[in-house]
Amino acid sequence: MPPRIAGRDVGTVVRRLGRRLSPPPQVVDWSLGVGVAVEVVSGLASFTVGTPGGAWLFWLHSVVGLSLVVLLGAKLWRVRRRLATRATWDRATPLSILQAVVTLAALGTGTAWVAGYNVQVGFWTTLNVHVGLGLALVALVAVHLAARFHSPADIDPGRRAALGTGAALVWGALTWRASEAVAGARDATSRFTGSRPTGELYDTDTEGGAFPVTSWVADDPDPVDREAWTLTVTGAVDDDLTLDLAAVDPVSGGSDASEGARDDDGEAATLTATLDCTSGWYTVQEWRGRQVGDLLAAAGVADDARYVRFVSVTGYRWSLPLAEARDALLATSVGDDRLSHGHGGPARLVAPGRRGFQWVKWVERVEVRRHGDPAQWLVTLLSGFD
Ligand SMILES: Nc1nc2c(c(=O)[nH]1)N[C@H]1C(S)=C(S)[C@@H](COP(=O)(O)O)O[C@H]1N2
Ligand SMILES: [Mo]
Repeated sequence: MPPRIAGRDVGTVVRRLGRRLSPPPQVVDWSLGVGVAVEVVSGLASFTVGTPGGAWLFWLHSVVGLSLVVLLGAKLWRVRRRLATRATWDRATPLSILQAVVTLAALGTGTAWVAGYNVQVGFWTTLNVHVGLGLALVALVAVHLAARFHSPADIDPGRRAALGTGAALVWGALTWRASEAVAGARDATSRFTGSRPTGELYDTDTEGGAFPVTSWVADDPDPVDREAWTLTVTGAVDDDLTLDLAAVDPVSGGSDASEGARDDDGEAATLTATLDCTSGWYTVQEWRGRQVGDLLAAAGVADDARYVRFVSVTGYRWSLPLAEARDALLATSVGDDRLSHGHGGPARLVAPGRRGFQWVKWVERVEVRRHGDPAQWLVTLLSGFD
Protein backbone atom coordinates (compact mmCIF):
# COMPACT_ATOMS: atom_id res chain seq x y z
CA MET A 1 0.00 0.00 0.00
CA PRO A 2 1.40 3.48 -0.90
CA PRO A 3 2.28 5.83 2.01
CA ARG A 4 -0.66 7.83 3.34
CA ILE A 5 -1.07 11.18 5.08
CA ALA A 6 -4.22 11.78 7.15
CA GLY A 7 -5.91 8.88 5.45
CA ARG A 8 -5.13 10.01 1.89
CA ASP A 9 -2.34 8.78 -0.32
CA VAL A 10 0.65 11.10 -0.78
CA GLY A 11 0.00 11.75 -4.44
CA THR A 12 -3.44 13.15 -3.73
CA VAL A 13 -2.13 15.34 -0.92
CA VAL A 14 0.62 16.81 -3.12
CA ARG A 15 -1.81 17.46 -5.97
CA ARG A 16 -4.26 19.20 -3.64
CA LEU A 17 -1.50 21.29 -2.12
CA GLY A 18 -0.23 22.21 -5.59
CA ARG A 19 -3.73 23.29 -6.64
CA ARG A 20 -4.20 25.28 -3.46
CA LEU A 21 -0.87 27.13 -3.70
CA SER A 22 -0.33 27.61 -7.41
CA PRO A 23 -1.51 30.93 -8.80
CA PRO A 24 -4.17 30.91 -11.54
CA PRO A 25 -2.92 29.88 -15.01
CA GLN A 26 -3.18 33.36 -16.51
CA VAL A 27 -1.13 34.76 -13.66
CA VAL A 28 1.57 32.12 -14.12
CA ASP A 29 1.72 32.73 -17.86
CA TRP A 30 1.82 36.47 -17.58
CA SER A 31 4.35 36.40 -14.74
CA LEU A 32 6.55 34.17 -16.89
CA GLY A 33 6.24 36.55 -19.82
CA VAL A 34 6.95 39.62 -17.74
CA GLY A 35 9.78 37.81 -15.94
CA VAL A 36 11.48 36.83 -19.19
CA ALA A 37 11.11 40.41 -20.46
CA VAL A 38 12.68 41.74 -17.25
CA GLU A 39 15.52 39.26 -17.67
CA VAL A 40 16.25 40.22 -21.25
CA VAL A 41 16.15 43.95 -20.56
CA SER A 42 18.13 43.80 -17.30
CA GLY A 43 20.61 41.34 -18.81
CA LEU A 44 21.33 43.55 -21.80
CA ALA A 45 21.39 46.71 -19.67
CA SER A 46 23.85 45.06 -17.28
CA PHE A 47 26.40 45.06 -20.10
CA THR A 48 26.71 48.80 -19.63
CA VAL A 49 27.11 48.73 -15.84
CA GLY A 50 30.68 49.04 -14.61
CA THR A 51 30.31 50.93 -11.34
CA PRO A 52 28.88 49.58 -8.04
CA GLY A 53 25.98 52.05 -8.23
CA GLY A 54 24.45 49.76 -10.81
CA ALA A 55 24.88 46.57 -8.79
CA TRP A 56 21.13 46.41 -8.12
CA LEU A 57 20.56 45.54 -11.76
CA PHE A 58 22.54 42.31 -11.29
CA TRP A 59 20.56 41.49 -8.13
CA LEU A 60 17.29 42.09 -9.93
CA HIS A 61 18.41 39.89 -12.81
CA SER A 62 19.36 37.07 -10.42
CA VAL A 63 16.26 37.19 -8.23
CA VAL A 64 13.73 37.48 -11.04
CA GLY A 65 15.61 34.82 -13.01
CA LEU A 66 15.49 32.31 -10.18
CA SER A 67 11.83 33.08 -9.46
CA LEU A 68 11.13 31.86 -12.98
CA VAL A 69 12.04 28.36 -11.76
CA VAL A 70 8.91 28.31 -9.62
CA LEU A 71 6.69 29.80 -12.30
CA LEU A 72 8.01 27.47 -14.97
CA GLY A 73 7.53 24.56 -12.58
CA ALA A 74 3.91 25.58 -12.03
CA LYS A 75 3.37 25.94 -15.74
CA LEU A 76 4.91 22.59 -16.65
CA TRP A 77 2.89 20.92 -13.91
CA ARG A 78 -0.29 22.37 -15.34
CA VAL A 79 0.37 21.23 -18.90
CA ARG A 80 1.98 17.89 -17.96
CA ARG A 81 -0.85 15.76 -19.32
CA ARG A 82 -1.12 17.70 -22.54
CA LEU A 83 2.63 17.26 -23.05
CA ALA A 84 2.64 13.58 -22.16
CA THR A 85 0.03 12.67 -24.77
CA ARG A 86 1.22 13.16 -28.33
CA ALA A 87 -2.39 13.22 -29.56
CA THR A 88 -2.98 16.54 -27.79
CA TRP A 89 0.04 18.26 -29.36
CA ASP A 90 -0.53 21.00 -31.88
CA ARG A 91 1.91 22.72 -34.26
CA ALA A 92 3.22 25.04 -31.57
CA THR A 93 3.88 22.34 -28.97
CA PRO A 94 7.41 21.29 -30.07
CA LEU A 95 8.49 24.94 -30.01
CA SER A 96 6.97 25.36 -26.57
CA ILE A 97 8.97 22.39 -25.32
CA LEU A 98 12.11 23.83 -26.88
CA GLN A 99 11.32 27.10 -25.15
CA ALA A 100 11.05 25.39 -21.78
CA VAL A 101 14.34 23.57 -22.36
CA VAL A 102 16.14 26.77 -23.40
CA THR A 103 14.68 28.63 -20.41
CA LEU A 104 15.90 25.94 -18.01
CA ALA A 105 19.32 25.90 -19.70
CA ALA A 106 19.56 29.70 -19.42
CA LEU A 107 18.61 29.49 -15.74
CA GLY A 108 21.01 26.63 -15.15
CA THR A 109 24.00 28.33 -16.78
CA GLY A 110 23.27 31.64 -15.06
CA THR A 111 23.00 30.00 -11.67
CA ALA A 112 26.10 27.86 -12.26
CA TRP A 113 28.03 30.99 -13.14
CA VAL A 114 26.92 32.83 -10.00
CA ALA A 115 27.82 29.75 -7.95
CA GLY A 116 31.34 30.00 -9.32
CA TYR A 117 31.36 27.29 -11.97
CA ASN A 118 32.63 27.65 -15.50
CA VAL A 119 32.65 25.07 -18.26
CA GLN A 120 34.69 26.66 -21.00
CA VAL A 121 33.47 25.87 -24.54
CA GLY A 122 36.25 27.13 -26.79
CA PHE A 123 36.26 30.90 -26.32
CA TRP A 124 32.92 30.79 -24.63
CA THR A 125 32.58 31.01 -20.88
CA THR A 126 29.44 29.66 -19.23
CA LEU A 127 28.37 33.31 -18.96
CA ASN A 128 28.64 33.66 -22.75
CA VAL A 129 26.52 30.54 -23.16
CA HIS A 130 23.98 31.99 -20.73
CA VAL A 131 23.75 35.19 -22.79
CA GLY A 132 23.41 33.18 -26.01
CA LEU A 133 20.57 31.11 -24.57
CA GLY A 134 18.87 34.28 -23.32
CA LEU A 135 18.97 35.81 -26.78
CA ALA A 136 17.65 32.60 -28.34
CA LEU A 137 14.80 32.76 -25.84
CA VAL A 138 13.77 36.18 -27.14
CA ALA A 139 13.06 34.68 -30.55
CA LEU A 140 11.29 31.64 -29.08
CA VAL A 141 9.07 33.77 -26.84
CA ALA A 142 8.08 35.90 -29.81
CA VAL A 143 6.96 32.79 -31.71
CA HIS A 144 5.24 31.38 -28.63
CA LEU A 145 3.29 34.59 -28.09
CA ALA A 146 2.17 34.62 -31.70
CA ALA A 147 0.68 31.12 -31.22
CA ARG A 148 -0.60 31.29 -27.66
CA PHE A 149 -1.17 34.90 -26.73
CA HIS A 150 -4.08 35.52 -24.42
CA SER A 151 -5.15 38.90 -23.22
CA PRO A 152 -4.21 40.04 -19.72
CA ALA A 153 -7.80 41.25 -19.35
CA ASP A 154 -8.87 37.91 -17.82
CA ILE A 155 -6.25 38.07 -15.07
CA ASP A 156 -7.84 37.99 -11.65
CA PRO A 157 -5.46 39.98 -9.44
CA GLY A 158 -6.60 38.20 -6.31
CA ARG A 159 -4.89 36.98 -3.19
CA ARG A 160 -3.72 33.72 -4.75
CA ALA A 161 -2.09 35.63 -7.61
CA ALA A 162 -0.21 37.92 -5.23
CA LEU A 163 0.79 35.05 -2.95
CA GLY A 164 1.99 32.91 -5.83
CA THR A 165 4.16 35.53 -7.51
CA GLY A 166 5.37 36.78 -4.11
CA ALA A 167 6.41 33.26 -3.14
CA ALA A 168 8.22 32.87 -6.46
CA LEU A 169 10.19 36.07 -5.81
CA VAL A 170 11.07 35.03 -2.26
CA TRP A 171 12.28 31.70 -3.62
CA GLY A 172 14.31 33.66 -6.20
CA ALA A 173 15.95 35.79 -3.51
CA LEU A 174 16.75 32.78 -1.31
CA THR A 175 18.20 30.62 -4.06
CA TRP A 176 20.24 33.55 -5.35
CA ARG A 177 21.80 34.02 -1.92
CA ALA A 178 22.37 30.28 -1.74
CA SER A 179 24.19 30.19 -5.08
CA GLU A 180 26.36 33.10 -3.96
CA ALA A 181 27.12 31.21 -0.76
CA VAL A 182 28.20 28.23 -2.86
CA ALA A 183 30.59 30.52 -4.78
CA GLY A 184 31.94 31.84 -1.49
CA ALA A 185 32.51 28.36 -0.13
CA ARG A 186 34.37 27.46 -3.32
CA ASP A 187 36.51 30.62 -3.19
CA ALA A 188 35.20 31.68 -6.58
CA THR A 189 35.34 35.42 -6.01
CA SER A 190 33.49 37.70 -8.39
CA ARG A 191 32.88 41.40 -8.82
CA PHE A 192 29.38 42.85 -8.52
CA THR A 193 29.20 42.42 -12.30
CA GLY A 194 29.61 38.68 -11.88
CA SER A 195 33.03 38.85 -13.52
CA ARG A 196 35.82 36.72 -12.10
CA PRO A 197 39.58 37.22 -11.98
CA THR A 198 41.22 36.09 -15.20
CA GLY A 199 43.52 33.68 -13.39
CA GLU A 200 40.50 31.63 -12.32
CA LEU A 201 39.23 31.23 -15.84
CA TYR A 202 42.18 31.22 -18.18
CA ASP A 203 45.70 30.08 -18.50
CA THR A 204 47.26 33.38 -17.44
CA ASP A 205 50.17 32.98 -19.81
CA THR A 206 48.45 35.08 -22.47
CA GLU A 207 49.92 37.67 -24.78
CA GLY A 208 51.48 40.78 -23.23
CA GLY A 209 50.06 40.60 -19.74
CA ALA A 210 48.05 38.25 -17.59
CA PHE A 211 44.71 38.71 -19.31
CA PRO A 212 43.16 37.43 -22.50
CA VAL A 213 43.12 39.15 -25.85
CA THR A 214 39.47 39.54 -26.82
CA SER A 215 37.37 41.02 -29.52
CA TRP A 216 33.78 42.02 -28.99
CA VAL A 217 32.59 40.41 -32.19
CA ALA A 218 34.81 40.24 -35.23
CA ASP A 219 37.57 42.86 -35.03
CA ASP A 220 40.90 41.37 -36.01
CA PRO A 221 43.07 43.97 -37.74
CA ASP A 222 46.63 43.49 -38.99
CA PRO A 223 49.23 44.79 -36.57
CA VAL A 224 49.40 48.59 -36.71
CA ASP A 225 52.70 50.02 -37.99
CA ARG A 226 54.05 51.99 -35.03
CA GLU A 227 56.23 54.23 -37.20
CA ALA A 228 53.44 55.21 -39.57
CA TRP A 229 50.67 55.41 -36.94
CA THR A 230 49.26 58.81 -36.08
CA LEU A 231 46.56 59.96 -33.72
CA THR A 232 44.22 62.64 -34.98
CA VAL A 233 42.33 64.89 -32.58
CA THR A 234 39.54 66.51 -34.52
CA GLY A 235 35.90 67.67 -34.53
CA ALA A 236 34.68 70.51 -32.31
CA VAL A 237 38.19 71.76 -31.51
CA ASP A 238 40.14 74.95 -32.18
CA ASP A 239 42.99 73.17 -33.91
CA ASP A 240 43.09 69.69 -35.38
CA LEU A 241 46.08 67.77 -34.08
CA THR A 242 47.99 64.98 -35.73
CA LEU A 243 50.36 63.32 -33.32
CA ASP A 244 52.89 60.59 -33.78
CA LEU A 245 53.51 57.92 -31.21
CA ALA A 246 56.31 59.81 -29.50
CA ALA A 247 53.90 62.66 -28.78
CA VAL A 248 51.21 60.38 -27.41
CA ASP A 249 53.57 58.23 -25.38
CA PRO A 250 56.13 60.63 -23.96
CA VAL A 251 58.12 57.92 -22.26
CA SER A 252 58.41 54.94 -24.53
CA GLY A 253 56.69 55.97 -27.73
CA GLY A 254 59.78 57.02 -29.66
CA SER A 255 61.27 54.61 -32.14
CA ASP A 256 64.13 54.37 -29.73
CA ALA A 257 62.42 53.82 -26.43
CA SER A 258 65.56 54.68 -24.46
CA GLU A 259 65.42 58.20 -25.85
CA GLY A 260 62.44 58.79 -23.63
CA ALA A 261 61.03 61.34 -26.02
CA ARG A 262 59.07 63.95 -24.14
CA ASP A 263 57.40 67.01 -25.56
CA ASP A 264 56.69 70.20 -23.63
CA ASP A 265 53.18 69.59 -22.45
CA GLY A 266 53.34 65.81 -22.55
CA GLU A 267 53.45 64.16 -19.17
CA ALA A 268 53.01 60.42 -19.04
CA ALA A 269 50.00 59.52 -16.94
CA THR A 270 49.37 56.27 -15.14
CA LEU A 271 46.07 54.88 -14.04
CA THR A 272 45.17 51.70 -12.19
CA ALA A 273 41.91 50.52 -13.70
CA THR A 274 39.80 47.39 -13.98
CA LEU A 275 39.15 45.91 -17.40
CA ASP A 276 35.86 44.00 -16.95
CA CYS A 277 34.71 42.04 -19.97
CA THR A 278 31.08 41.01 -20.41
CA SER A 279 32.37 37.47 -21.06
CA GLY A 280 32.78 37.30 -17.31
CA TRP A 281 36.43 38.06 -16.53
CA TYR A 282 38.18 41.09 -15.09
CA THR A 283 41.73 42.18 -14.51
CA VAL A 284 43.18 45.09 -12.56
CA GLN A 285 46.17 46.61 -14.35
CA GLU A 286 48.33 49.68 -14.25
CA TRP A 287 47.98 51.48 -17.55
CA ARG A 288 50.29 54.21 -18.78
CA GLY A 289 49.90 56.66 -21.60
CA ARG A 290 48.51 60.11 -22.22
CA GLN A 291 45.55 61.53 -20.37
CA VAL A 292 42.79 62.36 -22.84
CA GLY A 293 42.15 65.70 -21.10
CA ASP A 294 45.76 66.59 -21.88
CA LEU A 295 45.23 66.01 -25.60
CA LEU A 296 41.93 67.89 -25.58
CA ALA A 297 43.52 70.88 -23.86
CA ALA A 298 46.18 70.97 -26.56
CA ALA A 299 43.54 70.98 -29.28
CA GLY A 300 41.17 73.43 -27.53
CA VAL A 301 37.61 72.17 -27.03
CA ALA A 302 34.60 74.13 -28.35
CA ASP A 303 32.23 75.51 -25.71
CA ASP A 304 29.25 73.48 -26.87
CA ALA A 305 31.11 70.18 -27.20
CA ARG A 306 29.63 67.38 -25.09
CA TYR A 307 31.09 64.04 -26.17
CA VAL A 308 34.37 62.56 -27.23
CA ARG A 309 34.39 59.69 -29.69
CA PHE A 310 37.25 57.22 -29.88
CA VAL A 311 37.63 55.54 -33.24
CA SER A 312 39.66 52.41 -33.98
CA VAL A 313 41.55 51.63 -37.19
CA THR A 314 38.79 49.04 -37.72
CA GLY A 315 35.99 51.61 -37.48
CA TYR A 316 34.93 50.28 -34.05
CA ARG A 317 34.11 53.28 -31.87
CA TRP A 318 32.73 54.47 -28.56
CA SER A 319 31.84 57.89 -27.14
CA LEU A 320 32.21 59.18 -23.61
CA PRO A 321 30.71 62.35 -22.13
CA LEU A 322 33.30 65.13 -22.23
CA ALA A 323 34.10 65.26 -18.50
CA GLU A 324 34.51 61.49 -18.30
CA ALA A 325 36.64 61.47 -21.44
CA ARG A 326 39.01 64.02 -19.93
CA ASP A 327 39.76 61.60 -17.07
CA ALA A 328 40.23 58.65 -19.40
CA LEU A 329 43.58 57.50 -20.72
CA LEU A 330 44.96 56.64 -24.10
CA ALA A 331 47.19 53.85 -22.91
CA THR A 332 50.35 52.82 -24.69
CA SER A 333 51.57 50.39 -22.07
CA VAL A 334 50.19 48.06 -19.45
CA GLY A 335 52.12 46.88 -16.42
CA ASP A 336 55.76 46.87 -17.45
CA ASP A 337 55.04 46.10 -21.08
CA ARG A 338 54.45 48.16 -24.15
CA LEU A 339 50.87 47.56 -25.26
CA SER A 340 50.93 44.53 -27.57
CA HIS A 341 49.00 44.39 -30.82
CA GLY A 342 46.38 42.07 -29.31
CA HIS A 343 45.69 44.45 -26.47
CA GLY A 344 45.19 47.38 -28.84
CA GLY A 345 48.65 48.80 -29.42
CA PRO A 346 49.94 51.35 -30.20
CA ALA A 347 47.14 53.02 -28.19
CA ARG A 348 43.85 51.96 -26.60
CA LEU A 349 41.23 53.68 -24.54
CA VAL A 350 41.22 53.03 -20.81
CA ALA A 351 37.82 54.13 -19.48
CA PRO A 352 37.55 53.41 -15.74
CA GLY A 353 34.08 52.34 -14.67
CA ARG A 354 33.16 51.24 -18.19
CA ARG A 355 32.88 47.66 -19.41
CA GLY A 356 35.59 46.11 -21.56
CA PHE A 357 33.81 46.48 -24.89
CA GLN A 358 33.88 50.25 -24.44
CA TRP A 359 37.68 50.33 -24.12
CA VAL A 360 38.36 50.88 -27.82
CA LYS A 361 41.56 49.24 -29.05
CA TRP A 362 43.85 50.46 -31.86
CA VAL A 363 42.59 54.05 -31.51
CA GLU A 364 43.61 56.32 -34.39
CA ARG A 365 41.13 59.19 -34.06
CA VAL A 366 39.68 61.22 -31.20
CA GLU A 367 36.65 63.26 -32.25
CA VAL A 368 35.18 65.99 -30.08
CA ARG A 369 31.45 66.11 -30.76
CA ARG A 370 28.27 67.96 -29.86
CA HIS A 371 26.06 64.87 -29.85
CA GLY A 372 26.05 61.29 -28.60
CA ASP A 373 26.35 58.41 -31.00
CA PRO A 374 23.57 55.80 -30.79
CA ALA A 375 24.89 54.09 -33.93
CA GLN A 376 27.98 53.05 -32.00
CA TRP A 377 26.01 50.06 -30.68
CA LEU A 378 25.53 48.70 -34.16
CA VAL A 379 29.04 49.58 -35.26
CA THR A 380 30.67 47.61 -32.45
CA LEU A 381 28.67 44.56 -33.54
CA LEU A 382 29.44 44.95 -37.24
CA SER A 383 32.99 46.27 -37.40
CA GLY A 384 35.44 43.63 -38.49
CA PHE A 385 33.01 42.03 -40.97
CA ASP A 386 33.99 42.83 -44.54
N1 LIG B 1 38.60 48.04 -31.78
C1 LIG B 1 38.17 47.15 -30.85
N2 LIG B 1 38.32 47.45 -29.53
C2 LIG B 1 37.91 46.58 -28.58
C3 LIG B 1 37.30 45.36 -28.94
C4 LIG B 1 37.11 45.09 -30.32
O1 LIG B 1 36.56 44.04 -30.72
N3 LIG B 1 37.57 46.00 -31.24
N4 LIG B 1 36.88 44.47 -27.95
C5 LIG B 1 36.56 45.08 -26.68
C6 LIG B 1 36.30 44.09 -25.63
S1 LIG B 1 34.85 43.23 -25.72
C7 LIG B 1 37.10 43.96 -24.56
S2 LIG B 1 36.67 43.00 -23.23
C8 LIG B 1 38.41 44.60 -24.52
C9 LIG B 1 39.42 43.50 -24.39
O2 LIG B 1 40.72 44.02 -24.29
P1 LIG B 1 41.96 43.05 -24.33
O3 LIG B 1 41.91 42.31 -25.64
O4 LIG B 1 43.15 43.90 -24.17
O5 LIG B 1 41.79 42.09 -23.17
O6 LIG B 1 38.71 45.37 -25.67
C10 LIG B 1 37.61 46.07 -26.20
N5 LIG B 1 38.08 46.91 -27.28
MO1 LIG C 1 34.61 42.06 -23.81
